[in-house]
Amino acid sequence: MPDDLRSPGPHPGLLDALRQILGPHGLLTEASDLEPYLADWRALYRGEAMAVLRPASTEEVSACVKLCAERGITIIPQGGNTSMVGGATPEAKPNQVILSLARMNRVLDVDTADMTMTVEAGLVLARAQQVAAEHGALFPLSLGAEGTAMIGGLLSTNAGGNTTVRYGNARELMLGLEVVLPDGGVIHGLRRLRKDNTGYALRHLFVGAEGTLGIITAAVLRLFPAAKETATALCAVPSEDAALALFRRFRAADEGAVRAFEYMSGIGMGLVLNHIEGTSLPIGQDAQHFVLVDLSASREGAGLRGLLESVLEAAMEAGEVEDAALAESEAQRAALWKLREEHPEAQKRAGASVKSDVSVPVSAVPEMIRRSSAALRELIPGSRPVPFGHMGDGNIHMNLEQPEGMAAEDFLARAHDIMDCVNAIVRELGGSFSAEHGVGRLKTDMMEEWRGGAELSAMRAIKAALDPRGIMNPGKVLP
Ligand code: FAD
Ligand code: 2HG
Ligand code: ZN
Repeated sequence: MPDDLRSPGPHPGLLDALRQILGPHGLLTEASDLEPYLADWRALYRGEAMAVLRPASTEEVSACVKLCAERGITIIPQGGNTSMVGGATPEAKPNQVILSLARMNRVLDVDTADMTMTVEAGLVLARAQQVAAEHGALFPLSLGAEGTAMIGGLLSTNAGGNTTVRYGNARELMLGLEVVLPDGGVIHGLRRLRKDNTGYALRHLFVGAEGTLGIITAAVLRLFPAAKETATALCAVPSEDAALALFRRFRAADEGAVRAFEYMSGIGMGLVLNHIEGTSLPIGQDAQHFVLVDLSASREGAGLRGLLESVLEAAMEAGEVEDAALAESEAQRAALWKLREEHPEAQKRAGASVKSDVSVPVSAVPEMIRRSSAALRELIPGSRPVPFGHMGDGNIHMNLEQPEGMAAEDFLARAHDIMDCVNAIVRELGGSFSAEHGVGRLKTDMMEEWRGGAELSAMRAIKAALDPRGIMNPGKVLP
């Protein structure tokens, strides 16, 4: 830690004052302690910070923010640091601190009459799911990073994941929020109301704001009845169109039963099988397209297995499904999910890749995948398109793996060409360049083109009103 931050210099006594607020365990200043907070999961960005603040209460967050605001110190809120868009990584600039919510991880209340759970922002998602299950209920948000991502980060990105098709994004799972504003003021909004039309719905401003408007310190989450029955199948399908047709069949048969409907390509599946230990493919060794369909019901005897079999049978007769493996146990179900969930890790291990987290109307998914794959192959000969993701939401990760033998730096130097190539097609199809991961740092330069004019002006006005000094997560979201 530079001495000028302790005594005479631009911020005399700042660290001492922060230590007074946070106590000895609440402030990290040693370079080795700071290291894990300074880079993102994809290793795209690395920044600097004079300290990591680890408050244990909302009062401590508020006092720290007030102090930083007075001194013009910028604050980067951080949860599990699993952002795919560099949202929680500081810039390479002085006068910044990271504020980690990791110590604020308590469950404050579980109410199975109201079907709500009130938690601090640093609670890890997997723990939230576990606590809900211990109370005989379900917190349905589910994604590959659930062992690390925290409720505050998930709400701040309005995370989607595998169950959006049934339960909605993180926003739909939130009833109330507690937020520390950029001047240190606190919005005490931990209300567990299903209806609350009292002026502007401020709580929704902070969901998806990616830490640019304030710090979420706690939330009231919605609970649902626990699943009593599930039925899961991995299907090899002949085309993207067949995958969509299968989704429509399940939706028509029983829309409420579809918990997840995920698409994967043969190339992506190959990467998982090659790079992730303990994976094997039960069907479709040569298939180019796969679908994972997961059904669930909150009552026993719902007949999901019969539903799954009858829909697949009809789809096979119609030539929409080539082969299917049905999970016969929880272990088999987990093994099928592993083939899907390990796609990000497999891509990471396989070499350099560029991600395009895009959405289009569900009906346009096959065309988007087909056209993007062809355009990407033409743009970078030898590159391998790896589309996968949440087909039932129209949200596909239209990722591209580097050509074998190409230098990673050369491939990554084309990242913006690659994203532009996909985005041009997505735009024509009426989609979005940022479906569920957020804008973060990676996509700020796309905001002007996609959300320019009145929309961006309104966003800037909100930012200026709440954070006039611009201390909250600068360089993210807004160009
Ligand atoms: P961080 O990465 O720490 O932060 C994310 C953003 O929120 C940053 O801008 C940060 O400043 C801000 N922030 C964090 N905490 C707070 C707070 N308390 N108050 C205000 N701002 C805050 N995302 C999906 O949507 N769907 C998926 O299926 C999915 N799968 C993933 C799989 C893997 C393997 C990985 C690595 C990531 C995946 N993600 C997915 C992306 C990521 O997990 C989500 O964006 C998640 O919501 C981030 O949570 P976090 O706690 O790690 O937040
Ligand atoms: C997923 O759906 C995540 O697995 C990560 O959103 C997507 O790695 C990606 O591009
Ligand atoms: Zn995803």
